[in-house]
Amino acid sequence: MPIPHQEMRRIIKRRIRGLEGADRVDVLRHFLDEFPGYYNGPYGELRKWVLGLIEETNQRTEVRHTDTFFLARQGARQVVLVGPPNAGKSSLLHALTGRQVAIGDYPFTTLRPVEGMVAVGGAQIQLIDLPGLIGGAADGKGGGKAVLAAIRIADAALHIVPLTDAGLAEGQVVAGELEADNVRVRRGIVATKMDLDPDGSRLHQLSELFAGAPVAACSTLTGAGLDGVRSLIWELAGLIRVFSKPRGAPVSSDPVVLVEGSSVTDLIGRLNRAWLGKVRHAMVTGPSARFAAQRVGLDHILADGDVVELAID
Ligand SMILES: Nc1nc2c(ncn2[C@@H]2O[C@H](COP(=O)(O)OP(=O)(O)OP(=O)(O)O)[C@@H](O)[C@H]2O)c(=O)[nH]1
Ligand SMILES: [Mg+2]
Repeated sequence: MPIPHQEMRRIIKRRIRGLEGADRVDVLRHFLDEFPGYYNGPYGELRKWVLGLIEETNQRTEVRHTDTFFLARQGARQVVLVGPPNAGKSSLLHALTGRQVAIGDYPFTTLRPVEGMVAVGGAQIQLIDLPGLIGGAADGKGGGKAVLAAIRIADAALHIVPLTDAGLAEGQVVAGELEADNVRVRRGIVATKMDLDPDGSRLHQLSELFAGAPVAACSTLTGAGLDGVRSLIWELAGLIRVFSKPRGAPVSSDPVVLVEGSSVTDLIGRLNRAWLGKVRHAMVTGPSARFAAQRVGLDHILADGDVVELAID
């Protein structure tokens, strides 16, 4: 009589706890060899389950052995989605960009970065969904090194924390790994699965745990809060919108999107490079000007919402 299949499943789970890579696969293969030769019924199911675990382990190992991901930059800014496994990162990427991605109720559904573009404030921003981060990531666990390297070179990161009890704890683990690896990227928190926190108590807990960080809460299930997430992306992206005004003509309704700290010269470079050297000064109205139509030099630093009239010779 073989061991009842439920009992066998428990034994296997216990034996592979804490094991990864080749060690985990060895143990799983050993069990497969020991199974009675049934291919149907409960033992058939068990066999399929173990084969699935082997496949999953091999995929994770593949991630761990990748040192860096190649992510071609696109758009005005690159913003990464960072968080524990199963946090809802891929669901959010899909909700914001429409990109078709694998979504699953198990950890490590995403093994490679997936990118999508989201339009915010007139700018195209590249969002990158990354594999989940786990405790020990800074020491390379679960492919953590490659993920952390991708975060480091991004312009900003959305730290995804699901509003579940486990999620809040895992969110702190992720924050600890970013700290341990000295990642200094601009960060905001996106609290996901808001539908699982109907009285808002976990959101309240989250804002205390991550005091000082900007927070947006959403649910991709109900669609609530997604506009707030877009605003947070804009805030983190560090971009400004500037409106150019040809002399004697109305203000253009299409803003030019520039990175914070850009000057009049940067604006000219974006509008028409042929004007570089021909523009001597500009008239600025808006937040960066002390008064309307202030005459400024080419090195004047612009601000979000400025209207700029270029004086072309
Ligand atoms: N209730 C609820 N479930 C959600 C929400 N967003 C995602 N989920 C579920 O959470 C699970 C994980 O979602 P994913 O988007 O795959 O999570 P992930 O962070 O990309 O996971 P990994 O790729 O494994 O790191 C899936 O079962 C989703 O259906 C949400 O807003 N509410
Ligand atoms: Mg995913």
